[in-house]
Amino acid sequence: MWHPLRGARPLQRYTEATSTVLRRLFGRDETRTQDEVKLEQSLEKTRSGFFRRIGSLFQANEITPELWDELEETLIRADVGVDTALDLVERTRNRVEREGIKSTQDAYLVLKQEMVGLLQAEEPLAMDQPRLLTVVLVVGVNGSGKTTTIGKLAHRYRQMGKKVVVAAADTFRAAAIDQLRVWAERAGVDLIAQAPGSDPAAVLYDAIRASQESRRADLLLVDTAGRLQTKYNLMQELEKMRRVAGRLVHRAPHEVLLVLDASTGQNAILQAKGFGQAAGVTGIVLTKLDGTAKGGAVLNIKKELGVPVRFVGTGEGIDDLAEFDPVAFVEGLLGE
Ligand SMILES: Nc1nc2c(ncn2[C@@H]2O[C@H](COP(=O)(O)OP(=O)(O)OP(=O)(O)O)[C@@H](O)[C@H]2O)c(=O)[nH]1
Ligand SMILES: [Mg+2]
Repeated sequence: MWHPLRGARPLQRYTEATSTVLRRLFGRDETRTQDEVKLEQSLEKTRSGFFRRIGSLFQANEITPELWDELEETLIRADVGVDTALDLVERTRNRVEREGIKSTQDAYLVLKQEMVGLLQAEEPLAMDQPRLLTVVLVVGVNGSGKTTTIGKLAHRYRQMGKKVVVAAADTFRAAAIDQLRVWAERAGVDLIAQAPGSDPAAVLYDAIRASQESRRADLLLVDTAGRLQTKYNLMQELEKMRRVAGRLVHRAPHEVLLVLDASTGQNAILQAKGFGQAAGVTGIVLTKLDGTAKGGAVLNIKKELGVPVRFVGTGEGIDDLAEFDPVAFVEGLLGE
């Protein structure tokens, strides 16, 4: 259905009021997907922080220079990141002036559209494209939520009718393999593992072979270590795994998902930069959004890391994962 934050229609064609009317007419609340609802709910803490103030700024009667200053300050305090905050305000202000927008309500809508623009992915998720076997590496520092996310993804894709296999390539900690086994059982998917301490690339090799042959899987999700003796080792290991995957499966890994803990705000972005090119990250999974008021940092991710957010962790349960939707995110952040 048409929505004012989806697609680039000229602003003159609608106002927020018409959007609300349309939502009522079409009963949008009932048509909202479960993912949209989960995403919006997980933003409750963030929304009740500085983002609430943004809504009140735009309740003023007219657009003044002070409005833009206050917006900038509020965005920075909301953990959006200084560069992104300045950029966002400048783009919004430019458009408002260029399009001769006079009402604060319409200006607010422009801000929301610019936010959506910051978050939109250029490419569809490679995981969802049809191919014989899709290989997804899940990477990230220890404790970020990799293993939990794999459990959730396995469940999700299995429910979509895919044959899923998970690989325990975090062989650094013995407990990691058991933890993944528990998630595999919960999700009802096969696990490929070797003894603790074995070569992760060898585990991956086995897992790909098994997925291609005996298990006939559509999707292989690979858990990796968050920490080794040194960071250099970790990058070497990820690089080796990528080579092994690429040798056995055309264009694999098809997706390298970097798991970031949202509760660390801007630090998550610094951490992500540490993973850099070696890991070949293609997308972000943002976990623990439910427990933090620092969700504003999400607005900074694509600009800083050059890759989009793909999924969001909204709790500790197997169903607590939402596909990231920029419009639902912006509405969850600011309210409607
Ligand atoms: N509230 C909440 N908790 C989460 C979410 N995702 C993960 N967690 C919790 O975060 C903790 C760490 O999760 P793991 O999946 O073990 O993290 P990991 O990256 O595999 O950690 P290592 O294997 O030690 O590198 C667990 O207690 C999870 O329940 C989320 O989206 N929301
Ligand atoms: Mg783990």
